Amino acid sequence: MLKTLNKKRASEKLRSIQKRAIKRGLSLEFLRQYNNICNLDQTNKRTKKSIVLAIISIFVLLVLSSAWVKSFLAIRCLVPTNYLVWEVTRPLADCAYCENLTKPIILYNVTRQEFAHYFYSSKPIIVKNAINYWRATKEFSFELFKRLYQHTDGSYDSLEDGCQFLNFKTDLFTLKEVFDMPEARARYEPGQDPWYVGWGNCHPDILAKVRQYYDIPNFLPEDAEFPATENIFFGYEIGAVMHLDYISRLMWQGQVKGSKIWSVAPVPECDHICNKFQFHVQAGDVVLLDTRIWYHATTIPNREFSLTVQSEYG
Ligand SMILES: O=C(O)CCC(=O)C(=O)O
Ligand SMILES: [Fe+2]
Repeated sequence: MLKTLNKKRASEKLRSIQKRAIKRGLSLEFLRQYNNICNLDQTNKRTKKSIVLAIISIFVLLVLSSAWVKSFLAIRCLVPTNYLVWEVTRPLADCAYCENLTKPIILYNVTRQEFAHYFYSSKPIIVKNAINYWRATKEFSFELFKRLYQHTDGSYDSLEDGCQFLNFKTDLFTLKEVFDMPEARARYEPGQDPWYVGWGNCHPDILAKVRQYYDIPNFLPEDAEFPATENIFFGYEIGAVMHLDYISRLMWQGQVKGSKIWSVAPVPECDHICNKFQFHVQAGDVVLLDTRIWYHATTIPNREFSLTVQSEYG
């Protein structure tokens, strides 16, 4: 109480000195400084207020950005603009998965029993000639998917309700645009721009129809978890840019048409004992890759059309 009274008196005294100073014509700059002294207590309060405001703003920003990061990471396949986010949030890898590896493991005609040794392996594996029996290898085409999507009610809605469409570096931004492109471009005739896209095939009627053309590879563990849908990747030349995936399981991909060149690289913490390398997957092969810890990029060689069915297991 006494302290407040003293402060008040001191402040009044200072103000009267200030008034006298104004009458005697002191400079504005000087008066400003003088005024600061009079309002010292208020300035302190203002500083405290700003600090509290700054802390609240930082907290709100952190909450918002963590929600944003989560929604970003929920994306199945990450493109380079957001792999940095994944890169800083993913757990460090045990480099045994890539140590001294310079090529994928290649297996021929494996049964589930023979494949048991590789169940859930994070080493890249190619199973040769594993899907030649799929009807898809003869019948899947751009036109078949175009017909399915153009003649099924609500076919494109599923892509707006969480099933992802990836255009990689292609200037076609929806699956509808892909199926509406001119035929010459769809066939990548000379002089046309290449295109390459992927999407989650989630429409229940379309999914039921396309599943008549393929099965989940029969050598994969019987008790593995599989997602409810598969993804289709098709197109020419471009492929996927180098990225890691934010997914919860291992990836399998059946090369239905054409071939694909995969470039893979270990995560940076394993650079000292692991190598990057490339491999070629041919029509009829299945590639298995832990895309969460192998950076991967793809290209389609020879101006050929590539079509793959891809999903996860784990
Ligand atoms: O098949 C491709 O071109 C890319 C596939 C991919 O990124 C993946 O399977 O995670
Ligand atoms: Fe990927």
